[in-house]
Amino acid sequence: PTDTSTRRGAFIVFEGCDRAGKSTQAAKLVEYLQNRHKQPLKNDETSIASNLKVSETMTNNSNDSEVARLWKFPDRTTLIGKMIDAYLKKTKDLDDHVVHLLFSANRWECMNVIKNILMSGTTLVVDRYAYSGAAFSAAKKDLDINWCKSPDIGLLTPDIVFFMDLEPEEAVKRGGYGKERYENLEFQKKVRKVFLDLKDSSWKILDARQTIPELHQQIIETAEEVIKKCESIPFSENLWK
Ligand code: FDM
Ligand code: MG
Repeated sequence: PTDTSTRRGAFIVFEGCDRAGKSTQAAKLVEYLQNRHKQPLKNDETSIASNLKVSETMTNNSNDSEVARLWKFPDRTTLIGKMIDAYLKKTKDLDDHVVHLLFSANRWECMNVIKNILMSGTTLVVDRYAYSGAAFSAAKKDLDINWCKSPDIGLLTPDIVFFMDLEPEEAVKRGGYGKERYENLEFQKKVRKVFLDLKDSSWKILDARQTIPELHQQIIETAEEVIKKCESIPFSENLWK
C-alpha cells in the first residue's frame, strides 16, 4: 500500500463556455469528496454538520487534513485579479494582449500555493484554467492561438479536464447571460470552437445537456479513478510543452 504521507492530491479542472454548469459540478465534486470518507449519515444533524465543514474548508487556507478544495480562475482576490475583475466588469478597458497576459500571470502567481496544496494530499478542483485563457483570447480577431497558449506553457498539468460541452444556443436558454464582458451568444460560439480545438489526452468531454445528478455521477466515477491513479505519480509542470 502507498505511504499515506507521500500521497498527493489530484489536480482536477473544469472547463467550458459560460452557463455550462462548471461551477455547480465543481462544488458538488468537492462536497462529495469531503464527505466520502465520513461515517454514513445517521440523521439530518450529521448532514448539516458535514455541510458546514464544506464551507469551512473552502475559506480555510491551511488545513492539512482536508480531502478536497475548490479553486477558481480568474482568482479575483489578488492584485492582478482585481485588474482582471475591473476589465470583466467593463469598468476598465485593456489591450487584448495585456489582459491575456494578466490572466496567465494570475495563474502563475498561484502555482506555488497550488503545488503545496496538492503535496499536502488535498485534491484541488479548479473552475477554469489555461484552456479558458487560450479559448477566450483566441476567439478575439487578432490573437493567434499559439501566441495565446505560450505564456501558459509549463504550468502545472491537470490530471483531468472535465470539459462541460453545451451549445451556446442551449446555454443562453438557462436564464440568459450576465452583464460581464464575453457574455454574449456570438462570442461564446467562437469560444466553443477554439475550446474543442484545444482538446488533449487529459480531457473528458461531458454532454452538459444532461441533468445535474447524471453529470455528477459520471464526474465522481472518473474523479475517483484519477485520484487513485495519481496518488503514486508526481505532478508535472508540462502544460503545452
Ligand atoms: N476568462 C477566464 C478568460 O478570458 N481568460 C482566462 O484565462 C480565464 C480563466 O473570464 F468569461 C474569462 C472567462 C469568463 C470570464 O470567468 C470570467 P467566470 O468563470 O465567469 O468568473
Ligand atoms: Mg462569467
